[in-house]
Amino acid sequence: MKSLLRQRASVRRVVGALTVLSATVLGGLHAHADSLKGAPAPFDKGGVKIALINYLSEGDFFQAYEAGAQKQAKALGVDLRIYEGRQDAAEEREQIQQAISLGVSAIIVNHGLPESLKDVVQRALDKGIKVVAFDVDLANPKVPQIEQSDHDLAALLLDQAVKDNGDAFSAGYVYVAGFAPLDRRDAVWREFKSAHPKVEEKARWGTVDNPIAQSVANQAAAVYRAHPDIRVVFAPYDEFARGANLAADEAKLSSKVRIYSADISTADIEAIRAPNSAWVATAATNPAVVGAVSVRTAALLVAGQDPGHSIIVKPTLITRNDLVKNNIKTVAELGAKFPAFRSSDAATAPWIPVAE
Ligand code: SR1
Repeated sequence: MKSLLRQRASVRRVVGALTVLSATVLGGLHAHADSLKGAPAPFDKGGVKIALINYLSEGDFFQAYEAGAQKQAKALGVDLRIYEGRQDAAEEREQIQQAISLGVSAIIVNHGLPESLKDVVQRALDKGIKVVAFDVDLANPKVPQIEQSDHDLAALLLDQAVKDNGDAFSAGYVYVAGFAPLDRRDAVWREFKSAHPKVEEKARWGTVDNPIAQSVANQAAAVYRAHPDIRVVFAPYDEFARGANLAADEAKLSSKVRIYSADISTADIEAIRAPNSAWVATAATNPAVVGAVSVRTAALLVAGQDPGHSIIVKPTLITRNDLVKNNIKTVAELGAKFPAFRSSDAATAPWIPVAE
């Protein structure tokens, strides 16, 4: 057992070294550390390095988030070093340590387990490195917290579920504890059930095992067989909803079940618009905009400016009806109907070129 642990530790060290090397090499190849005319120091000189440390990288949300962060970094002349997330708390800690060694000016922590991050984040702060957090509560007054207003997001969905189904129905709930946004959405679900005693949660399931949608679909198939009376599924993460939807489709339940989710991507829009889709609504931000806001927040801190402690990107409710009626097929087309999908005014300053 001990030798297995030693082997794992040395594999981690090698992977760690390779990650620094690849971040350095990639950074070298794609260096965007250009100077920005009229910007405060150090952006006026260029050469600013920021690290984006991801706990999760797979799936549409996180890919679009990363793309938005890259685009904003490029507009700011920032050399953005991205560390891929593998849902591994120990690796995320090591990546933060690597970013500190690399001499970055700021670190963006995207998701993660707070208890395994707090001390290493404090180490970065002690070295004068700025830190911002998206969807992980680091409970540190020096670390601005970015979120999508998960309370509003869940409330928008559950209001819509009552509009569509009344306030007496059997529900299925897809949830995994320990992720800040899911926990915040869960708090709203619990309040909702207390306020609506005729809503009965018949089954709860969920997993973040990759591929998440397929793993959730496998669980959902068993749940639908055991609880044929489920009419509403609250699945507030698009990978969960995609799984719940796949299983409903396979079990030919699409006309009986209605699924309410969070997040949106072009692939999600296609699934929601499909004829007789059970997936009827989602509450979402544009993840690329959230990625851009994360980079701007870090940039403000590096420039010695105050982005505030709590940075919120507000979600919008999107129903199947909205998509079909307006012939919306992509996230880009969504921006024409809902301006919040085009951009956010969070964490802006006159010297920051907004790129979303
Ligand atoms: C496992 S946590 C998944 C959520 O993180 C982001 O906040 C997205 O909205 C997604 O729903």
